[in-house]
Amino acid sequence: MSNENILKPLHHTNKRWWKNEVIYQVYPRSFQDSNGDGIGDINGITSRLDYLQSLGITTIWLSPVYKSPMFDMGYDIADYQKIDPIFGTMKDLDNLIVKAKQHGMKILMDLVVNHTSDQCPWFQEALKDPKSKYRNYYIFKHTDNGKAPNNWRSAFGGSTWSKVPNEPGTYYFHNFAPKQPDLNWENPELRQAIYKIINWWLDKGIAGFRLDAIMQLKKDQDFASLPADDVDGLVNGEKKDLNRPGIEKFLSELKQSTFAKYNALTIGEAYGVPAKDMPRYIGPDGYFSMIFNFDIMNPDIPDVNRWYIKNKWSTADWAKTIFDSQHAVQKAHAYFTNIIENHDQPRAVSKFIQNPKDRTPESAKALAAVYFLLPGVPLIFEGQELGMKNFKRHSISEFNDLSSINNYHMAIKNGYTKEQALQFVNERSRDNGRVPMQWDGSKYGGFSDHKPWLEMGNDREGINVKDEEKDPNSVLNFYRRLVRYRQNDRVRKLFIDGSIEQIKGLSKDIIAYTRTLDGKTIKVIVNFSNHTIKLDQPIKGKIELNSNPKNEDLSQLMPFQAVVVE
Ligand code: TEU
Ligand code: CA
Repeated sequence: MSNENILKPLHHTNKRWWKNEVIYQVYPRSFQDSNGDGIGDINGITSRLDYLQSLGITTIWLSPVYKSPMFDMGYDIADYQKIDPIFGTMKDLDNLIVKAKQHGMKILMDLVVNHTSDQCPWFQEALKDPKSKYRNYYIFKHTDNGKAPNNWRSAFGGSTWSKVPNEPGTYYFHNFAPKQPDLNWENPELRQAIYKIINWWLDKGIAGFRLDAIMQLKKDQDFASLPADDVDGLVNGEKKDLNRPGIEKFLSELKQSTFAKYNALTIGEAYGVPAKDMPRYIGPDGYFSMIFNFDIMNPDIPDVNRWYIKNKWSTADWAKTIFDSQHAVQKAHAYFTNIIENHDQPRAVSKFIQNPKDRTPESAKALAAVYFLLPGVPLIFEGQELGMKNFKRHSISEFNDLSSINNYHMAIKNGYTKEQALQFVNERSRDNGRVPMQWDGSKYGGFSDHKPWLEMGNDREGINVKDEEKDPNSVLNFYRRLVRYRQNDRVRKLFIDGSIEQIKGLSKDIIAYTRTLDGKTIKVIVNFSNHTIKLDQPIKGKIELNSNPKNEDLSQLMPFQAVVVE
């Protein structure tokens, strides 16, 4: 083996080296099946590295591939140092790390340390023996009144407390599903055990981690109930366990004991970081490298866990959120990882393009142009680069995702009909992002020759790699051009670090901004509507990117046309 094929820690001399990355999220179950069991796997990913390279990707984030009962599709880890057999072996993963490197790409793993699976040996020991040291790895409480310790609601519905079998009055705590008991970060021994695992992974030469539910490590130690906020008598647990005082101690110790030593890339899955807290989270010496910009992800719902509560929103509202959040992050000398999709979200085209008739390749390209050139680091979620759309399921029994099933029942409890509840779930289901990747137009999309674990999307004509490769104006080829353009040395620094200003007054249906650095300015202008817009003043400059090359007349923009002008 040549030296470069040996797994060893990455050594980055530049502190914020990761600013130059373009990240791609792979949902391993749904990317590529290599052994015909209908489930995507690690060797499948390795077989598609050429494709990712052709997109210009530099870092691949893998959603969890660790040993897991898959109750929450791998976000319920039973063993942090083993690969689940459905995905392959540790050897396969090592091979992926090496092959990715040969393709100029790094691997980012998913770190889920707010909770484990109930099948994790730590939790099994804790259940078996109340005197075991593992009891203090989790959060157990006793009550004598026959009631749960408080009224906090879990992210997937119902109480955050479940009864311990055979121990009347004893409960354990779970922010998410009952099969996902929360770890007790108050316990220094647990923290050290986690750091050891993290460093073991970093020694393999991965680039770093995406940090799952990381804002929830600290729970208010009074564990006090709050006034109910819904018909179930419960209250969103996040009020007491998201970004709570004291979390700074855990996060800075976590960083110093692990990531800092490797100068690793860390992306916090951080809902609820207010602007005032950004410097300490992601400033130059922050706890993480970056956080995702979730502010812009949910214009349609105010509560990510209750999809039946809906907002009306306009292009102008959404644009305001985009620019406000970018100004806040720049003020903190920090960076977002910019996203419009992930495995917890519906497809961007189906969510952000409100009129179903407008969900076309043209609007998919418009969306790409809006977010990809924002300050910070862009991330593409698998299939987004094809313009994949939501599916439509006809019965709740066709869903796999536990939060979809929970939301269906919550909506009905709140007085909605079955049809309405199904509609909410179709619109928001996390399964929308998790259907198999569309490599070609065949029955199973080139993903597998076996019936896939989750039904393919049902609105996919022409939306696949094979067809889109042939069309220079496809969504895929537009993404390729976007990546190539942004990564060019001539402009990359401007797009990462340049200031951003909204260009106002063109039209309520246009989202437009300038990016400026060292006296150079680039304009990004997107018609976010289905009609042609004539401009009072033609846009001045040279077109560098154009989602609709049929129109190069800058006194007007065609429906959903996006242009980048220097
Ligand atoms: O998500 C945490 C989180 O905030 C989500 O529960 C979110 O509220 C929900 O997906 C909205 O529908 C992370 C993972 O991304 C998710 O897939 C896991 O289910 C969750 O943690 C538990 O590990
Ligand atoms: Ca497989």
